[in-house]
Amino acid sequence: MIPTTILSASIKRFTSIDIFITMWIFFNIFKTYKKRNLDKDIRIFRDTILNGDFKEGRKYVSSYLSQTGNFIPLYEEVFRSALYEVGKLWETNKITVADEHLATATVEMLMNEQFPYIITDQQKDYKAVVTSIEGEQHQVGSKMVADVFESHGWDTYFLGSNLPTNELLKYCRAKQPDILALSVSIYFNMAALEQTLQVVRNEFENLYILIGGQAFLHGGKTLFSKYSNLRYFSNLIDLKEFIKEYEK
Ligand code: B12
Repeated sequence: MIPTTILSASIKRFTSIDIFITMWIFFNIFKTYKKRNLDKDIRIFRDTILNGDFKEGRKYVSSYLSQTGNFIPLYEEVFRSALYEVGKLWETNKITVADEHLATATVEMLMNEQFPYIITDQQKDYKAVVTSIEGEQHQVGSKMVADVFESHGWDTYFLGSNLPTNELLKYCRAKQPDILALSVSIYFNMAALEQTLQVVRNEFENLYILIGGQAFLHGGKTLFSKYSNLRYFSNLIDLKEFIKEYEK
């Protein structure tokens, strides 16, 4: 047994710095543990979609949602992370193009299954047109963006990928949206984005335009200050914050 006088003397010797360092170490151990688990989970989900195992994917989604109850972390921390992992495997020739297509299709099916829970009855008097620009075949990111608008009760028109610019103009004329959201994943489509922005701006002087997508990881940021009423967002949480501000 340690005599209480010795014990209390040694406790007193702990300074607040010691306590801070100990807490910091524990916090980091906890963070690493959580990240390892998340990485492991993402790998499991990645393999599930690579196998096109919709039923297993659905189980994963429902268990994830029972913990978080929110579709945005599901979209970004699970679907987006797993698809980025699929991209790495494809880039390094570890999987085939067919595997990658199946994985994407499985995610799209799982997303569509969430749609009835995302839409709300509280309709607002705002309209958003969301699409991936001409030449751009990636559409999962823009569908996620569309779903965030839907969850806010906006009339949302998701026009998929590779939409010819003249068709986009026609559609905007017909719908007169409050916001046009454009997605670009491939860096070599940046010039096409700029062209799209120019023609849209010529006709719709004040239309609010949102841009986003992985292409901006490689550059293109000079565009952000070039046009008025244009905002870039890299993720759905920032987009959601923007929508809330816009609605005020
Ligand atoms: C699936 C896939 C495809 C599918 C797409 C099918 C579909 N239904 O969408 C197909 C087979 C068509 C395809 C084709 C190609 N692909 Co591909 N593809 C992918 C893959 C594996 C997943 C894409 C995805 O869905 N990601 C998940 C989504 C959710 O992420 P995200 O788009 O970044 O979106 C998030 C944010 O960026 C943001 N966001 C996105 N858009 C917007 C818009 C707004 C307004 C806002 C606010 C936010 C926002 O919100 C989302 C949620 O956080 C990626 C790997 C990767 N790293 O993503 C490669 C990838 C994107 N492809 C790549 C390439 C090179 C190609 C091809 C050129 C291959 C080829 N040689 O043919 C072609 C190009 C075709 C074309 N012209 O577009 C590269 C792109 C490199 C680059 N940035 O330039 C990647 C990164 C793979 C790699 N590691 O090299 N691909």
